Amino acid sequence: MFTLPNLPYAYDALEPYLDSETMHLHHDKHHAAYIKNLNDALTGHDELLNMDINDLLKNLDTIPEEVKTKVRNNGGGHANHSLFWRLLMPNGGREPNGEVAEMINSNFGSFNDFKDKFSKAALGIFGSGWAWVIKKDGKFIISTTPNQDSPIMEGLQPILGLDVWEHAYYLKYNNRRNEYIENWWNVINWEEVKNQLIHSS
Ligand code: MN3
Repeated sequence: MFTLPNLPYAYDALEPYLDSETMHLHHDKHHAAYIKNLNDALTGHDELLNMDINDLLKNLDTIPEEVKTKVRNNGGGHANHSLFWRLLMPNGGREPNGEVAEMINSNFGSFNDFKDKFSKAALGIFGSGWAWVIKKDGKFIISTTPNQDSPIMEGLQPILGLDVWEHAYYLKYNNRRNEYIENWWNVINWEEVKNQLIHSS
């Protein structure tokens, strides 16, 4: 069975950028629902219920056809949110240093260029989806996925990810996705980005 990971900080720890009420709904209701739906879909498929979520997503083509879409949507939702929580922290957001700064400078020019390109990609997603930094062919690029699709489904490792579903921001920011994105930069856990980076190589 897949289980809901606890947030690695208090629900109000990311205030004022991400508000407590949104964090409660997002984690306790939305993320929990993906997990419940995933477990329900895989009832009777014990070997799939016992797989690592990332391994499950890497092997979507081996999932029985009648549950594949549910696994794609809800398994993707579980993996994406599990990573998303870890990539946030209170008092985060200062400019990254070390390996992460090097990756950004060598692939995107400068931190400001990177911030601008990533924010534009996230803002430009039509409807619900995610913006990512992924490693592809030895280079790091910005990409987006619709719905709860994960780069892991394409065999690609996400380094950084931003949820732009309305449930991630609508309570506090209403339709102002641009303000949500701008404020998200204040709560990024660059240490965890570095961990993702190290594991991608
Ligand atoms: Mn979400």
